[in-house]
Order: sequence, then structure tokens, then C-alpha cells
Amino acid sequence: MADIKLTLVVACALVDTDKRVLIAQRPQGKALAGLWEFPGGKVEPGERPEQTLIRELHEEIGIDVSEPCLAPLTFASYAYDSFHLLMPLYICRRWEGLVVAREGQQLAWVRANKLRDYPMPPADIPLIPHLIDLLM
Ligand code: 9L3
Ligand code: MG
Repeated sequence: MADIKLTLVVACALVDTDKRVLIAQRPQGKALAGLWEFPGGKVEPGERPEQTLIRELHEEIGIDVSEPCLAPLTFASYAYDSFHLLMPLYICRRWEGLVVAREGQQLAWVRANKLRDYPMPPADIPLIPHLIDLLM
């Protein structure tokens, strides 16, 4: 069997006081451009997943999250041709700062039962029922 490259990516469902979830549209020029995702990114060498998420949330949407505010909910797994993605999903309900699109991406706050209206990468889609269970 061919070697399989396993890529660890972490994602976060940011939930506001109206129980809406933040999704971001992947910018042009990136893989999967135009699809809507739960914000996050690749775990870099030497990082713990929570540190990655704190870094990514700051870089992408300008907020500051403290580690105890990140609660793991479930994880996604998806086999692309060239790598397998393993992606824990965290829930975060408390953060500091205002959510702003720092990378020119579109952002949307969406009720969990409306997430299916937004085209998402294949790894993110199976996460939606978990959010519906938690939030609806
Ligand atoms: N990815 C899928 N769903 C997500 C995130 C944050 C990432 N919610 C996929 C897209 C890329 C890979 O993970 O194939 C790495 O993400 P990035 O570093 O390009 O954001
Ligand atoms: Mg990212």
C-alpha cells in the first residue's frame, strides 16, 4: 500500500450569543477557493492543536481566544488523493476583540440548521449535524 500522508488541521465553530456559527469563505488562490469552512488551519511542527487554533483565529479573523475557551466537540476525517485530513472541531463561545476578515475573505454568521445552504469542503460537511445537535 502506498504511504499515506496524514495532515492534522484544526477548525473552530465560533458561536455567538444568538447561537449562530461563524463560517469563512476560502479566498481565491487557495485550495478549495470559494467554499465555506469553519476557520482554522494546519498544525505546524511544535504546536499543540489548541495553539494552532489560537494563532489561526488571530491571523484570520483578528480575535484573541484563551485556551480554556476551546472545547473539543468532534472530529472530521477525509481522504484526498494525496493526503488524509484529520480535523478536530472545537467550539468557542468566548473571545476578545471583534471578528474582522483579515485576509479579505467573506464571513457569515449562520444558524446551524442553515449551514447546508453554504457549499463546504468535504471534511466540513459531516460536522454540521453535530452542530445542529448542540445548538438547535
Ligand atoms: N480545510 C478544510 N476545512 C477547514 C479548514 C480550516 C481546512 N475548516 C482543509 C483545506 C486544506 C487543508 O485543510 O486542504 C489546510 O487548510 P489551510 O491551511 O489551507 O487553511
Ligand atoms: Mg486556514
